[in-house]
Amino acid sequence: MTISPMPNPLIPGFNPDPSVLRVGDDFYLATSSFEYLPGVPIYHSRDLINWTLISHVATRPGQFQLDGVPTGGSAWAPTIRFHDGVFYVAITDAMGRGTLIFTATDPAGEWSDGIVTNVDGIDPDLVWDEQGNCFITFSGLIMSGPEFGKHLGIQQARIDLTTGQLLEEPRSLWSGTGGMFPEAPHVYHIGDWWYLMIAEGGTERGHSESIARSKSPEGPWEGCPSNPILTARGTARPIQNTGHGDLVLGPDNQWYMIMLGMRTRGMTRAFSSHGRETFITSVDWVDGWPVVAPVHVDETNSHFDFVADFHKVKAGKFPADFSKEFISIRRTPAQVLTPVAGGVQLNGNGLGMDDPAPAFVGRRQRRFDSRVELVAEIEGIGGLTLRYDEQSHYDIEVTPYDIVVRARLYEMTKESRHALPENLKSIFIQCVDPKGGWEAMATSDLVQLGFVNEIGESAILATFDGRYLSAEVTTSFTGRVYGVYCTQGSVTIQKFSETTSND
Ligand code: 6LW
Repeated sequence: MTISPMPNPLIPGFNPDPSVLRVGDDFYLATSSFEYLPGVPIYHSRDLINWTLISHVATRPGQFQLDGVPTGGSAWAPTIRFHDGVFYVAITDAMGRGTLIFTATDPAGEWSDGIVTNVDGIDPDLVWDEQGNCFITFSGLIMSGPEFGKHLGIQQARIDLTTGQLLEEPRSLWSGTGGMFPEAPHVYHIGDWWYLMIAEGGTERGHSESIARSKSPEGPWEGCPSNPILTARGTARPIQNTGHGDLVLGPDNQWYMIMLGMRTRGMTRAFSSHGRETFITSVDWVDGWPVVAPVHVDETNSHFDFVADFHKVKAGKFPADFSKEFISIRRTPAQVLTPVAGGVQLNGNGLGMDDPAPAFVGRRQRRFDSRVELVAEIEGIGGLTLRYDEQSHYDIEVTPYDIVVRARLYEMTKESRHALPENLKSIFIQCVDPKGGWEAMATSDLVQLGFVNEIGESAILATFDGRYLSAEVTTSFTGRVYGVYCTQGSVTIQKFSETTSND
């Protein structure tokens, strides 16, 4: 008996590298957040289906380095575990502080400042043996010094969790079936066996999950004869790139794998507009090996409307229901926003969306039929953006003189200026399915940017091809994030929503 239906994506919007933990009847799930803050969302569930965002590991400056760290670096691949009354998140601050271990007694926070380990690698996992020894298992991708980028396969060593220091030289473990980038290891003690599960093949279309077992957490390891136990490579499965999984025993006594995958779009399924999201599937055990069911798509969780109405905000006081889902770039929303009478205000720092640290607040895009709308008092220069990174974004911007629509795609920028309507009510960015014909089938979606006037008439000022804001084009580890930015002066957000673009 498996939980039915299983919504997939389970956690929509960019939420890659999921790690899942069961403590009693409670389930916790952590994902990567890269340059965004608050960082490393912690979701909670009691049924594995309905997940609530309860906290973030990184809520304070300094927990991740961020300053000077390239976009796409920083918070990579958490593992969430529990031992002796303490919750642990082991994670890499890629190109920043290095491999870190955060702790909390309550996963709803606060989390610690994080201790720096002397692991040179990524994707750390923690597991304890019966004697209480803690093993850190990681992907030996060297992230510093002259050997940056060299891969030593899966590595493991005992670690002292109070100091973050390894207690022995790391040893090489079983590293899969020969696929590139053996990574995301997780070690489990299930029944009589220790299991070492890893991802291999790279996080793109070749991605997969393989497993080995042993009588000891240190090996020797015996690979599963039917590896990879999960992959969508070369198949017509709706969810591609599946891998980087973690195993959990569900409330129904059925095992599940939670992993990253991509909802690929276009006729040849070439473009993933939303990046890597979190998915779930069931796992059965046959002869001591996991047999993983293909990942189904069921977009129930992607279709919620989101409306943040700040009209009643009082000066100096963030609303009690201020969404935990808001994220900013390299700073927290609380650092960039000021509550004022009737709204929350972003103040321009002279930097636009081409900069790695703009004044910005937004959310992960979750639905394909997304319409993002902003009602705001703009005194200066600012607007709405759909962002992958500072080199890939579409903006609609209000200035004192005109409205600008802009597509920034690496070294190319396309921009047009339009007369400012006197009766501007809102600006919007909406994603729609391309309709009809061969060319339309080739892409992911179309992105329309426009405004609504006081009597509710809409004008679309530009339509850009959505494929350029996809994981395959940007080579980003994240996904689309939409939000409000301010370059100069102030933008006072009164209402900000994501609803459906299907009228
Ligand atoms: C993650 C690693 C990966 O640490 O991407 O390509 C990194 N593979 O497993 C960031 O998500």
